[in-house]
Amino acid sequence: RIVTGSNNEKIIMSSCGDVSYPETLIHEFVWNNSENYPNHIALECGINGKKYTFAQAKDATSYIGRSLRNMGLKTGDVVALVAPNFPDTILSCLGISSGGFIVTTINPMYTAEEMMIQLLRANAKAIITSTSIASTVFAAKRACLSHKTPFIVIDDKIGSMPDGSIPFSDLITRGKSLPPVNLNRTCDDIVALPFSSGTTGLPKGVMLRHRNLVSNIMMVQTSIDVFQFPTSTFQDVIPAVLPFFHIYGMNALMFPRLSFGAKIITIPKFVPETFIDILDKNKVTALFCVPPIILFLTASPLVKKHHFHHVHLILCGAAPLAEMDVNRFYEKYNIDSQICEFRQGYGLTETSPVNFIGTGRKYSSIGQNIASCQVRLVDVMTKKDISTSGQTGELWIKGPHVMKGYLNDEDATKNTLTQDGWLKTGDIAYFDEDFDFYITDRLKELIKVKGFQVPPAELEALLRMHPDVEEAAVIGIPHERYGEVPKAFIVVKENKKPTEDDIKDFIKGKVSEYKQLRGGITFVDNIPKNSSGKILRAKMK
Ligand code: 4UV
Repeated sequence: RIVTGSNNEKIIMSSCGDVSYPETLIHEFVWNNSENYPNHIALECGINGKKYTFAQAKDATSYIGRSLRNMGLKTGDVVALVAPNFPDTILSCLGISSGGFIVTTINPMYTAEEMMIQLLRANAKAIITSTSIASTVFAAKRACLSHKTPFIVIDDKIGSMPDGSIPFSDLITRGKSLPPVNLNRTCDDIVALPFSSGTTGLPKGVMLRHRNLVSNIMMVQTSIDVFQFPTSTFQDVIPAVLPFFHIYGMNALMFPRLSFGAKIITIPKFVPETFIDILDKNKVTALFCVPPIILFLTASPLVKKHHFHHVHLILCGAAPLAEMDVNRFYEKYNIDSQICEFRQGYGLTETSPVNFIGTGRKYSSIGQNIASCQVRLVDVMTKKDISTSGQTGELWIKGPHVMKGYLNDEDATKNTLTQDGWLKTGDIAYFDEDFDFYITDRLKELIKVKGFQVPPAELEALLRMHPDVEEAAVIGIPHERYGEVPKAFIVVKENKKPTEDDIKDFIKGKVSEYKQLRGGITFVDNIPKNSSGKILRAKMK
């Protein structure tokens, strides 16, 4: 499994070999097989029941692309998609691709300030949102973009459309009579621009090409053969509670599962009763989770054994999960783990996202590197490659799924991607005698709250804007349900005495709910730093 590279690097190859993947654009790839089951349901809203068959969804995708063109958008323009999970959110994503544009997905839970930063950095030329958050998104647009920027709104039956909005449904109806888009795009063109803070600093646009997304779908499919195309009597049914704006929801759930003919039931917000209702009414076959959902499934009195009757796979990733938590789940419901398999997945926005998938045997392991995913473990101190089991090092990744780089940020790109294409993940791992990998720590600053990224640099910059704050440092501390929560250390200015509540109130409306300082604030005399002024987070922990 370990080969020596030309620079004496020790490369851990995938036991699944290399994968071949078609040179197709992502929206073409997703609908490639849909002609075999045009009348199966592809998308269904878990709240209002709105449905699209594969044939309808494919056509709608193309009409959306044509309509966006017709609004004056040009090839390679960025369209911001800020919407909770609805069938129309998925259609928007694929429609943007089919028009030859780039989609930057923005967290719909963001405040207007947070949205503004991404709209500006991504240089968005149009926005697609939904009525329930339209007023916040509109405030962000008004503050930073031209009033001519098309503002398209999905009607999610809550809230209303700001004046001058274009109803999303118009894109589909108008698009029908427009000529097809003459696409001049290749697999090496960028199609998605999700944001990630990477190993350090503020969120950056992650440039993902069509090739990155398509290859990663085939890498997973080749490595774990657990999904099958629909037949006249079978179709995978997957509730989509993972947000589509995040790469896990986008290119581990939405795109791959549609491309293999599953029905996706969209859930705009995790509400236990709604989730259970969906499990009750549908023969759900696979669950895509983050650790807090596993804890919920085990703890909730509403969840029953029969809810898992048709489930063949539970996938969990985006943050660490303890083996004990998986065992508790299986013990509570007395489920056969051979029939309803549990696997961890390990992914990053920068790798489109999947690199490792569990084998279904060792629950605390992220499993093995999937086909075409090459891996190195680099000793943090000596910078030498590790080729022995049990030794920890930083995980480096190479393959066709690795991003092109960070948008307009050469320094961050250079610090993350080596010249010969290795991506430094900022995660610490080791492998055992079977080449099953385990994540043990995070070298990078990132805090993960319920699997969501919280970049400490963002909170620190905000805290420093408080008139009483001299210096601030933020770290993640363990939290029973959320995995981690942010905690701040603050040095106050001379003669100032802000309280913890003063500071928390200052932060409150400026960043999303999950970024709030749930770990509390400690006032200190100084923040430990190294000689170049970098905060010594490990020491603070
Ligand atoms: O960039 P990001 O927010 O990306 C993700 C992606 C998670 C996925 C994707 C596809 C899957 O199939 C799946 O199971 C999970 O979260 O954050 C990347 C960082 O999240 C941590 C790690 O620090 C990454 O650098 N992380 C992701 N998965 C795991 C994890 C895991 N299984 N265990 C521990 N940490």
